[in-house]
Amino acid sequence: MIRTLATLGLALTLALALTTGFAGRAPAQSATARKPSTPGARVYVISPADGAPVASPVTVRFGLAGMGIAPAGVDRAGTGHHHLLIDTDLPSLDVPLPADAHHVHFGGGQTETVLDLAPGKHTLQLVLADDRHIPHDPPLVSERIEIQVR
Ligand SMILES: [Cu+2]
Repeated sequence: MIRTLATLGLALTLALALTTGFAGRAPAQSATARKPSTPGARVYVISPADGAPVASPVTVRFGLAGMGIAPAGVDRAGTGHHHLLIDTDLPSLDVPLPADAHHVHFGGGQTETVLDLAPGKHTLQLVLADDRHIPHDPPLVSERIEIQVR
């Protein structure tokens, strides 16, 4: 009986090791490999202009040159979708971008949005990322602009 349990335990440990071993190798690596951006491509805020005084709600228009837009989940070379960083620094660019009030995804392929912003200074920055929300390599990141909301 004791020997049977010990054998079972060993088998379970072995099975676990094999499972985690497989999960940690090829699939995980390819799932997080960054996709190439197109040389010369760039992302930029069309409006508002850097330093502009604006009234809330603020319409922000996203510019992209040299690559195309595809919705999140659509794996097509040379494309991505916009992410707007609001009042925050750049996050890690080699993993999926966070999704919260400061990191807004436009997975539908939108190229503009309207923001309700409190009066005062705010920063805006765009990052293009692929179908899995992972920035390209090299990443397409806009200048960070600052606006003054009245
Ligand atoms: Cu995204």
